[in-house]
Amino acid sequence: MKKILFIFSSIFIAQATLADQPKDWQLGFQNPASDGMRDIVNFHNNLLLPIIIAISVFVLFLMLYACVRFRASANPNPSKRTHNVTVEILWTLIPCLILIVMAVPSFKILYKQDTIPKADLTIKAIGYQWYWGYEYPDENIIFDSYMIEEKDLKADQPRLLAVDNEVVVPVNKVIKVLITANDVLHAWALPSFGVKRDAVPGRINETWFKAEKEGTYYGQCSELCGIKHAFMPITVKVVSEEDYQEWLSEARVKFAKEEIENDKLKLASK
Ligand SMILES: [Cu+2]
Repeated sequence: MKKILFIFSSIFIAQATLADQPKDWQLGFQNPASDGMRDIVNFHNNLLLPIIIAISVFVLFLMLYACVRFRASANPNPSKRTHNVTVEILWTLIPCLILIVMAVPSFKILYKQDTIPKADLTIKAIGYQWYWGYEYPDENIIFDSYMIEEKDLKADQPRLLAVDNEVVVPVNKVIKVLITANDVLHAWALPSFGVKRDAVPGRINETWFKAEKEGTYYGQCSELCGIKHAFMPITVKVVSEEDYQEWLSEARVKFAKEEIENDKLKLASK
């Protein structure tokens, strides 16, 4: 009973309590941390949800009305009518209009997401079975990002979501993400930024986000990619410009691409 109450309360106060990672018994979206995600949440909460609720209530009313009004005892001689032109036109036209009302803002959001503004920083995410690899092509940085096992988790790290090497990006900057995969299909997804793109071997997909507040954001591989699909999370740490520069100077040494790339070249030429 407590759990049911919790679910109901979380529907109504979801907006206020959600953080940037999934919460127990959460039903709504994670808090938006980018313009794109805010559009998606507004579209869902202010247009889709009212339409869905209205349709559900209307259909429920029709069913109850038919059950009561046309039950055998109240309506012993049922009508033999099979066609009604007016009703048929209405129940074709009205759903069409509803779909158009939904489609227009939906396409607007899709096209907005699809147009990548001039990027301040480009990162490349590569899906492997089963972890993510990242590159900062302009900074000569490359590293792998593995999920932290449950027994090694620190107090503030969420289970199945925290990784050893997070992607670090500056706040309020346009981040372009190049997404590909090395073996099978994966998908790079981060709910708070409204970002989800397939990672396809031999192809580079692009997306972008502009994180508006600092913090740690969590996502997961969103394409069924094999036995450990659920264990290749995505963690993005959004930091201030100064902190980013500081991380950058360390990362350039720690994750220098040169050596690793030479190894890869050697492997490739074998
Ligand atoms: Cu995957």
